[in-house]
Amino acid sequence: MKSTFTPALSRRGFLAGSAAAGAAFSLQPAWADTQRVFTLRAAPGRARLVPEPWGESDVWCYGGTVPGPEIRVRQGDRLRIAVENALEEDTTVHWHGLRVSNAMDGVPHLTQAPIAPGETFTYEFDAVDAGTFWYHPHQRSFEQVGRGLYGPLIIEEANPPRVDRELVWVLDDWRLTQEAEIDDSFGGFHDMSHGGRLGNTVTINGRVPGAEPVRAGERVRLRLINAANARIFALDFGELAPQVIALDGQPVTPHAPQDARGWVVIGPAMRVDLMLDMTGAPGETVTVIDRFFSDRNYELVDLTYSETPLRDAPPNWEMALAPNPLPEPDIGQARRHEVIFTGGMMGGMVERQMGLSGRGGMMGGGMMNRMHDGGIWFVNGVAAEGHILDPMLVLARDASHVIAMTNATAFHHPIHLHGHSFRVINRNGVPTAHHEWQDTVLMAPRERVEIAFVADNPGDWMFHCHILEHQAGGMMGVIRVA
Ligand SMILES: [Cu+2]
Repeated sequence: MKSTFTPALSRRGFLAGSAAAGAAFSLQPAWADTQRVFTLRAAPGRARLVPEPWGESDVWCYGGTVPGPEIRVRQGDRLRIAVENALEEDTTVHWHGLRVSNAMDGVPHLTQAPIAPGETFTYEFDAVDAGTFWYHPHQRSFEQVGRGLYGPLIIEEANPPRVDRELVWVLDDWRLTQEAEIDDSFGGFHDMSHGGRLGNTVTINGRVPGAEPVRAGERVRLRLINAANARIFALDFGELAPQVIALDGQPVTPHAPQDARGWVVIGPAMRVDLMLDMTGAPGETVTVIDRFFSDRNYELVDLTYSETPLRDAPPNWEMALAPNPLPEPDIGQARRHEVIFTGGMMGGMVERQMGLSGRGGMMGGGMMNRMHDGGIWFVNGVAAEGHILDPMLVLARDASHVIAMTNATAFHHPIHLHGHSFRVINRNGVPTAHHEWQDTVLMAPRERVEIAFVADNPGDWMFHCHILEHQAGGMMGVIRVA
């Protein structure tokens, strides 16, 4: 089966992409002012994650499917989504990446009472930004998301770029038993203190993928969503030359993937929109390979060209997306804040190497951490327990802020801020090429990343690692905008 890890394939040369990048082309979107009503029922179910001869698997899911139903609206629509809880435990839904009001953010106890079994809670918010988003619980997410509770939420631009076809790939990584049931080892100490719950079976849209049919000359917009608890993907599209047009739903100047090897790196909870021109020949196959873990490369999916080309050469249509209405931070005037992440296996060693241990105070990760028994991961020396937390930072509303983050641990962390998108302005002191807007930024071990944004959305917002076992192990805080 496809999920079995296989040796890396050889590469067949590299064809240059044809796409010409251009400037954004549109003024403000036409606001549709339409109300869209949805119901999501969270319940146990059965899903076919792996092909025959394996059976179906017990899952928890929305609307009876994994992923849950795609919610697709136009920018400017108003959404009303009734969430019915048919699970045997409390739940909530968080609209990941959407800039909603605090009361609609879906964080149990912090922004709302959890939705008890048998109860319904109706969320209502505007689709302010166009882009690729997703929804998932924020209650015991390491297990609820891990059992299949998540779905795509697509907000279409008023004037989307021309493509032949659009694909949404929701990626997940499951730890299955030999009987194709979900292994119940959720929240184990080893997963929590290392890289999180890595699985053994990767799915696209809830199925181990077979082949994806494509046509020579075709242009596909591919919306990637990483719904895995912990797995980071580094997708190698072989001879294809994908262009990144949006990150975490937010438009970016179209560019080749920034990874030096051309791989599309996507941490948990992150989204990447790609333009993919099918530059191969009729009858060919291109295999997409995940190479993030160098000793565990595997073939994710085959793109198989039909015998009939769509056109002789890729189209030269404009790729750039119009920007979303995000307030621009004034980096020169911004107030600066320091955040340091510590803990985890081998964390003490990294802190010593970075010269951080033994100083005491906020920077003394090792010293502070020992004051909080039970936590595994620490944000400014504090390991969170539950969602009700004293704010670790209070940001003046409508002012610009820079948060300088240091990852003083031996692991990668995708760091997510609720309620805002932020510009990633530099990494290890080097300015980023595109100052990309993100809501989840992947930090490498020992990396220092600065983000900037206008704190224009009042309330108490979660700020946490999206490796869900790290979050459960304390890697979470609250940032108050007041
Ligand atoms: Cu983490």
